[in-house]
Amino acid sequence: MERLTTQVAIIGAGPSGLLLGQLLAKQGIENIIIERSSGDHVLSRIRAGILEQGFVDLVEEAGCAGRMTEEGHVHSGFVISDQDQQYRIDMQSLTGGKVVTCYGQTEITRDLMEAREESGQQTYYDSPVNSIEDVESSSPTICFTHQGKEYQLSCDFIAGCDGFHGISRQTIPSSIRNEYERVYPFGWLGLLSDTPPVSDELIYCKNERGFALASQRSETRSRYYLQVPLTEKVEDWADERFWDELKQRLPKEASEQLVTGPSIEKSIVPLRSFVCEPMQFGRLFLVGDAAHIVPPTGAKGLNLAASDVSTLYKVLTRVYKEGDLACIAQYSEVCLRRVWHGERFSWWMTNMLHEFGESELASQEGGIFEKLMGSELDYFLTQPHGQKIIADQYVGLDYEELK
Ligand code: FAS
Ligand code: PHB
Repeated sequence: MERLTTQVAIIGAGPSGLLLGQLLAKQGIENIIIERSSGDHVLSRIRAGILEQGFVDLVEEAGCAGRMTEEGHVHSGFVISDQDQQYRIDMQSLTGGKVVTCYGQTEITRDLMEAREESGQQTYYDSPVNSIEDVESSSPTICFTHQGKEYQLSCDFIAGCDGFHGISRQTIPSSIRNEYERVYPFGWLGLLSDTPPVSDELIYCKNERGFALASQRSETRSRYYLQVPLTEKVEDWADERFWDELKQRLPKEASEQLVTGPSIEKSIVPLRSFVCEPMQFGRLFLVGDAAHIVPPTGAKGLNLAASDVSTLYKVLTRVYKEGDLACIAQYSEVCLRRVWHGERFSWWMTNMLHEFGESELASQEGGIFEKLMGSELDYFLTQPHGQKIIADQYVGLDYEELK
């Protein structure tokens, strides 16, 4: 068994782990990242595309914003269509100037990976963490396997940035761990293509055939999603079938502009709302998807991970710079307030924009749920104060401060 030590052990080299690692290093706080997959596999996962300003500011503070500034696109608004009627949510004017940046999670992860490599910090890829021990002591340890050898890493703190299927969350005893979950009766079939986006801004489409989203990665790369039943398999969706269905769900004006082409990635993700409370135990902190999951309808998943990173960065900086160990206790409460706001917004947008026709809920209630949600969407889209409520949440609420 090879023994290593560091100040902060980070499990997971997704955006949470990599961003935290860069921020801590800027404060001279030593950290080691342990990632079970290869770097290429981490980059192969096509996920989020919209960054709140808080995320952008953190990446700038981490000194990794060069390419994002050059290649990211600032969006001042987005469209919600209800059947063929389009409503533009003018975020910038409704929120007093706030905007979002369109820049793929894959790209931000790549930028953070390259910055970490250049800074010479230690990252162990292809190295699954098999156990987490003594988190209630002042020197917790994690054990991992790297190139067939067993390692034990001792540290002061552990950041569980290991996603929904990671090992960290299970380390919190079930006697104190509360998990809240809602699984939606449908998934999102996503397609990535090197075709020009159908619109300059995102279009969230409510349509009787099912929800669709027109997003993008650049002027020449598009990202589209279709709501599909959970029984669907990606192999049943040839490109042509995807494009035909998307054309029927986009508002007519956009559908006529759609440029189709071969997919370079296609995948189906299930939708769930999930929160684990508390988000810490002893010297272990859960960050990002390790602690919470949202349906991607509100573009919050990656952005809630960023606000967790911001809070943990503040806590650990205060611990190491000011010797303030007491502030550790604030982490979970400070994160959860913003997490639950993001959960509610994502659940609300999902309920308003998706078709629940075949679901148990809809059949139980004889369709009143869809009528209520249709009216809710109509109210919030046709009232200026309703659009402001959507805009305020979409650009992201302010980050919570430590006491
Ligand atoms: P991640 O899951 O990205 O990273 C966790 C890392 O930990 C992984 O690399 C994993 O390999 C590693 N790990 C796990 N167990 C380990 C162990 N035992 N030892 C070592 N390493 C371990 N968000 C949006 O805002 N918009 C979207 O459209 C969107 N689409 C998504 C699609 C999918 C399929 C998924 C799963 C998520 C999507 N999300 C979306 C949310 C997504 O972007 C997450 O919020 C984001 O990846 C969170 O980043 P992390 O917390 O770093 O977790
Ligand atoms: C994406 O571009 O992948 C994306 C954008 C906004 C969302 C979800 C996904 O709400």
